Amino acid sequence: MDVVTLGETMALFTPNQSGLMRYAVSYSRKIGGAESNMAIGLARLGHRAGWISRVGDDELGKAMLHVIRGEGVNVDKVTIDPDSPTGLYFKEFRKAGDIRVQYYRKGSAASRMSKADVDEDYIKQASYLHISGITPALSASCKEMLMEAVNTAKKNDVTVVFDPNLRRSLWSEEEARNTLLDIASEADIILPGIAEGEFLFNTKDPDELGRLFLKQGAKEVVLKAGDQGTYYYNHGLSQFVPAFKVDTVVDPVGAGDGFAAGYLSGLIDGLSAEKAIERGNAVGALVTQAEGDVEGLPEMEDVQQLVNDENNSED
Ligand code: KDG
Repeated sequence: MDVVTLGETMALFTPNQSGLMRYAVSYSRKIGGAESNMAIGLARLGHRAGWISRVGDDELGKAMLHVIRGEGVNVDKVTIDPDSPTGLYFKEFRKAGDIRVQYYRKGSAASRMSKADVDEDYIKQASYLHISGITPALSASCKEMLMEAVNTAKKNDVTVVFDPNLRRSLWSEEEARNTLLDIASEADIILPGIAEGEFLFNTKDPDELGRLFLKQGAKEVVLKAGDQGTYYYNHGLSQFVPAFKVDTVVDPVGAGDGFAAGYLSGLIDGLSAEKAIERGNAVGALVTQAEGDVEGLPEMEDVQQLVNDENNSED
């Protein structure tokens, strides 16, 4: 296995019309969950990814498992929980550029994950453990589970990759800040956005954020500046890799997970940090071109085409 990840995936309902969702009468059902989005992204690029989670013993949970398994992600460590439902999430397209999300996930099956869901043998066969800051916001037992997974990875020399994925509606600012900083201090590679950096350290300055995240404990900081590009810092190097330009953003949700998949794919393939970030930027850009959290995740030839087109346009 190249990467193991863990976290909640929800059934995602999107109204079939834009505008206020209160007027919507028909919806498309999809799936969304930062960690499984990333795992599907890796599988589409040809890598082996495993996802640890819980889903409800209901049709939505089973549909979700079909989709994720069908995408080629290993779901051996996904439990079907008989006592609690699969979480739901609605994505409202109010008007161009104004997308809102509404969760119905309190008490969901995934929020009941606990240390018991962490299997050392499963994690230790991977090169990377990918985690996000959504999981510790779900419940105390999820937070414990995440820390257990991190400790298990560290004990077995599995590189810990942390995407803070701040979701303000899930917890208080204070708890979010303290917990995300605690996890950041355990991670080998951290993938924050500038806004998340500002939330944690009260500055938007990329170099300052790079320095602060390194001081916090990360060995590599990959700082995402949206449609501008991505900054990279380790203890000897700093770099900026520009983003790919896209004409219109159809749906930005999931672009960060796509970036993580592209970046990890580059590391798995032994690329330099710069080339891995270029791949991450390409995947992130392509994700924004389709509606849905996973629908725009590209295959390797789409990524290569975007990278080649960009290089040719520079000649
Ligand atoms: O990064 C995209 C995710 O935010 C989305 O798929 C749903 O996992 C999700 C969440 O908690 O918001």
